Amino acid sequence: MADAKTVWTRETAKNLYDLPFMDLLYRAQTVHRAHFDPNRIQMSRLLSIKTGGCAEDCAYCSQSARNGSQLSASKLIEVERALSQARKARDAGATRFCMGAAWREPKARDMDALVAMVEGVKALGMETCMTLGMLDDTQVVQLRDAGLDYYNHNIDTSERFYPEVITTRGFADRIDTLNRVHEAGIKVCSGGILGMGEGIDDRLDMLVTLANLPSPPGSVPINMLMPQQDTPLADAAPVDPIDFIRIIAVARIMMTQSYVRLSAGRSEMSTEMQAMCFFAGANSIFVGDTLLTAENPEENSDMALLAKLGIQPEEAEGHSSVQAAQ
Ligand code: SAM
Ligand code: DTB
Ligand code: SF4
Repeated sequence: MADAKTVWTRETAKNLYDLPFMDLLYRAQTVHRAHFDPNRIQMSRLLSIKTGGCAEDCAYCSQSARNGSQLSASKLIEVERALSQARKARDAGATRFCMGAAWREPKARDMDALVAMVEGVKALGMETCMTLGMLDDTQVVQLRDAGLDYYNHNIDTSERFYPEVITTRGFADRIDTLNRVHEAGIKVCSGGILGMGEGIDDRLDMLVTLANLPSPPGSVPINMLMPQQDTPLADAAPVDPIDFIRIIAVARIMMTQSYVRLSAGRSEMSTEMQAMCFFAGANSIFVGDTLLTAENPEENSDMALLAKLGIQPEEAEGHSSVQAAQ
């Protein structure tokens, strides 16, 4: 069984991936039950605090200025606006609030407002997460001291496939920021996207990179590409649902203690597919009818789905203990 010291390789990951589907799901569910309450999932809420006009060229993203995006660039929103959205999210049951900015990296002049947002959201009793692009040493310390719980920075795909998707920064730049965040003592949230034209080996290599980080990320978002108009990936072929579920299961087995988040793309998934993803070990979702700019299932339909499955939202304070599962 995997533990924190396991060093994963493409081969060991592929051995899992190639198991008969029922065996893979059974193993994933067994690992899941050893570490989490199987009938609870974490609900996070996203807010775009700075939208559009981004200098990076990520081929999947509607917010890149290079993608002929329809989105007009906005400035960083007011702190009070972010806090009032956080309050609403908390009152609707979210326990984690994730603020995202369409930046290559934050500027020094933005830091006071970002720090005030983290402090304000924490004061509401929620976990905080930010995703702002690359961070330098000073910025990680400022965010850590403000009490930031998680920093999201996705590696997105394998090192090999990465240059096909993004050319304005390298895979190593992403890893540098992740290491800086980890060393400062902020928990890492890092995952990627399926459906950009990558192969199965790229998906597995992405998981291997994540699982072999000095400490596996506390949360691992797995996004299904939401093709965006006027981006190079607007016409990308959809991901096979069984392949997608297999990746969730492998992620669960490789990163036993991490929250595996079924992230973007749920609005295109059937309820049955989402239920299979939960069985495979996904235990976190974004709630609310918009992600950053793209659509997400309506709150009512999510609540109906969770009720049908007998799944409860996780309480604030994070981790459910194994005891809670028994
Ligand atoms: N600008 C920051 C950055 O890229 O690090 C933060 C925001 S960015 C939108 C966060 C992540 O959302 C990306 O790394 C990518 O994995 C995911 N994402 C963006 N657009 C997506 C899309 N169309 N479909 C699926 N996932 C997407
Ligand atoms: C992540 O992995 N997915 C979220 C969050 N981290 C920031 C973002 C999904 C964005 C989907 C496209 C959009 O809303 O523009
Ligand atoms: Fe910018 Fe982030 Fe979109 Fe890339 S994913 S273009 S960095 S907002």
